[in-house]
Amino acid sequence: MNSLALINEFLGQQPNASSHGYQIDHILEFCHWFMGALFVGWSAFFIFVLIRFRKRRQPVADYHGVRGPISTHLEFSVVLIEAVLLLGFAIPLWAKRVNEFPPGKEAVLVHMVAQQFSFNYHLPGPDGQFGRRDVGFVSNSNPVGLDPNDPAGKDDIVTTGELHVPMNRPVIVELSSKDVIHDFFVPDMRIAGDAIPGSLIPIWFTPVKTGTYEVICGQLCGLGHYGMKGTLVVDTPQDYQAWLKERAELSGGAQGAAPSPSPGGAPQPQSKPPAPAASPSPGG
Ligand SMILES: [Cu+2]
Repeated sequence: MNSLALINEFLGQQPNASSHGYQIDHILEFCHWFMGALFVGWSAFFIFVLIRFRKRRQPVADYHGVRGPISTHLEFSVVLIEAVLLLGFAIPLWAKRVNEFPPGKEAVLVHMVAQQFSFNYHLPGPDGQFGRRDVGFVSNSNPVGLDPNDPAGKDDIVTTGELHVPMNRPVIVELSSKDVIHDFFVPDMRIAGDAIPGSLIPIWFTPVKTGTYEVICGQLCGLGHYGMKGTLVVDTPQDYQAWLKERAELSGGAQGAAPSPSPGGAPQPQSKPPAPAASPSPGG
C-alpha cells in the first residue's frame, strides 16, 4: 500500500480484500487527488475573480471578457486528464472485469437470489450440479424455488444472509432477483452488481484475505432497504470444506421433502421427516 492511499482511508474506505481491488483503489486515489486539485484551483480562481473584478475597480461591465489563451489551455488540460482517466483507465479496467472471467473449473460458482430484504444463496452441493429452480416452487421454506423433483437439486445448499467462500480462489456470483432491483455490494472486495428480475448477471472476484465482510444492498429497493445486509465469510480452504459439509448436512433433509404442507406456513427446522439424503455418516 502506498502513501497515496491515505486519501482513500481518510474518506472512510475499508482496506481492500480482493485480488483486483488495488486497481480500483488506484483509480479512486487518482480521482480524489485530481478532484482535490481542481477544487483548490477553482476556489483560488473564484477568490481571485471576486477581488480582481470588484465593483470599485471595475465600475463598468466588460462585454469582451478574457482574451488571453490561458483559460482555454487550462480547460483543455482538464478535459484531457479526464479523457485519459476514462478512456485509459476506467473503461479498460471495467472491460477486464466483465470480459475476462476465470474458467468455470477453477472458480466457485454461487447463485444469489435477492428479495426484499435479504440475500439468498444457492450452491450446487457435493454433486457440483445446480438443481432446477422455478418461481412456482418459491415459499418461505424454499426461498430460491428449488424443484423438489429434480435429482440434481437434492444435495443443493441454500442459505440466507451468510455466504462462505474460500480464500485465493475466484468466486463467480450470478445475480438475480425475485422482486425489485437490488444490488449485491461488497465494499471490501471492491465489487458490486445489480440484481435485476428476469436477468442473470455474473460478477466475479478473488478474495485474498480471510475474514468477515459486510454485504449490502446498493439500490434503494423499498422501505426495508436500510436493513438489507448480509455477511461474506472468507475461509481457509479447510474451513470452507467444513462449512460446505455442515450446510450440506443441514439442507439435505429439508430440500428432500419439499411439498409437505406446514401449518401456518412457518418453516420448522426441527421437524425432520425421513429423507434418503439425510445420513449422518460423513459420506461427502
Ligand atoms: Cu435491496
